[in-house]
Amino acid sequence: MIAHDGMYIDGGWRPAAGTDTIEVVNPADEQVIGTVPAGTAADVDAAVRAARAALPGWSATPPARRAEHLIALRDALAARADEIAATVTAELGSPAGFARRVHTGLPIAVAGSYAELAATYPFEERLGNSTVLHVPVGVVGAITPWNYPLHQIVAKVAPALAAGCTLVLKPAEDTPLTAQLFAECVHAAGLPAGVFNLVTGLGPVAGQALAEHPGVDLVSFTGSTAVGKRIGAIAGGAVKRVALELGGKSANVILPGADLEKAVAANVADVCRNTGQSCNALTRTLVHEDRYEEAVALAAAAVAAYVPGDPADPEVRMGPVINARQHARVRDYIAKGVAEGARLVAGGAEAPEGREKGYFVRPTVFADVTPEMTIAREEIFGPVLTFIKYTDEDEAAHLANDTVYGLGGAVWAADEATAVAFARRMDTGQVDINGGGFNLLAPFGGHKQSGVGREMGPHGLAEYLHTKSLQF
Ligand code: TXE
Repeated sequence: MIAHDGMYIDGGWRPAAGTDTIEVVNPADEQVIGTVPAGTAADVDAAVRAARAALPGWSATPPARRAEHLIALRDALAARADEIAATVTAELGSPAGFARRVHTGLPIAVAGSYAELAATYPFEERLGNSTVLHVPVGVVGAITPWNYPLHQIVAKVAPALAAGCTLVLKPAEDTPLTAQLFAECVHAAGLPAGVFNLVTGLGPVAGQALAEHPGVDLVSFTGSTAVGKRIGAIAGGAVKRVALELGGKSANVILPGADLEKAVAANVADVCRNTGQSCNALTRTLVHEDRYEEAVALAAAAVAAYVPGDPADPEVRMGPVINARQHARVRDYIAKGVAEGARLVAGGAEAPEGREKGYFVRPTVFADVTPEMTIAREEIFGPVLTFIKYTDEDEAAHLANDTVYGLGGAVWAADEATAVAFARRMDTGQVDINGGGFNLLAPFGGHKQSGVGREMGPHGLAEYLHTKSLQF
């Protein structure tokens, strides 16, 4: 596994300004698998300067040429796909198949989609007697989390490059090796020096320095709502653009007449995917009282297929959670669910059998969950399902929206029209209807405390553009 001891700045690996380092731990066995430098404000400053110096050239590069660079980047990622997947498995603990298919395959597709969008996006339009120009915002400070290490990076870097912006990336301290591998791919793709820069480091040090740097025009952050609020305050204080992709507590609403088996199976798969560490995970299941017990029993049986185990083993469907802190946090939430009176029907807070080493948790199902319980209100970020009962559609709509979050959601009904009508009542950024179907062009982002701004597709590209008008 590669581990650079420097920062990728201005087209090459440069020595870090300080001597502090971060150990990268494999969450499946708690072994140290690499060491990366812990960046300081001085590293961030060098990276921002490089990004600023590269901005005039890159923003003036014709979009069709920027598209060619993005194709080269996509191809460079694809050429090292197996290595990326193995790195994600080692530092995140993702099962090997999922690491290859989703953690690696998705960002490769996203890079390709932004190559296409760069070439076709209407960067200029005529509106009455105005020509409206969509111009790059400038230098982007990107701060990413560990849960989808490469996708979170590409979901910011690809649209920013397509728009004509340059960047400095501060990836999560838990998964910096994937970020270093990404920087190697940027290098191999031959992107001009300074267009993309990488500073590894701790959030409150390197991340905060990046958000505060006056040379950064836009901060794009994905992570916890708590840190997102701080980033928003910093950006607001400096009047710079900000995009925030934060937490969620998404509802899976199963309406009477829906295919219950399908709806519950999809829900369990969704919450066990990535060991529950997805911001749009469907962690609140709303079921009509008539079919509630049936749904709970289906879920309890379905989670049994997710036996936590070594993510490098191709048979294993669920790996550990990311680190000791998340491990304690998820188990504390499970214990709190029991303490507050929810009915534990599968899983529990104790370690899975034979998994005393590593940050493994049991896939867990709670029934008799009421909306005021902590497990129904707070983002757990682990494989924990909560089943909540409703008596009519209005109550279901009220419960679905009774949260500070508004990121994802799903509705299941006997027919599409009924489900769509319900989905329109949901105060959330994305809703899957009867199983949906992933669309990488669909805008992704939150209402309420789930965030500000959108990622993916043309709406994601627009985040990195100013609109400017010329009257003539
Ligand atoms: O997130 P943090 P953590 C949620 C999820 C999880 C919880 C805690 O509920 O349990 O957050 O995870 C950087 N200034 N999500 O602690 O701290 C940090 O270095 C600038 C949801 O890992 O928000 C990392 O790069 N940056 C989420 C990034 O912020 C700072 C994904 C995210 O870390 C900083 C991850 C600071 N003061 C967690 N402090 C999602 N939306 O998908 C930290 N960072």
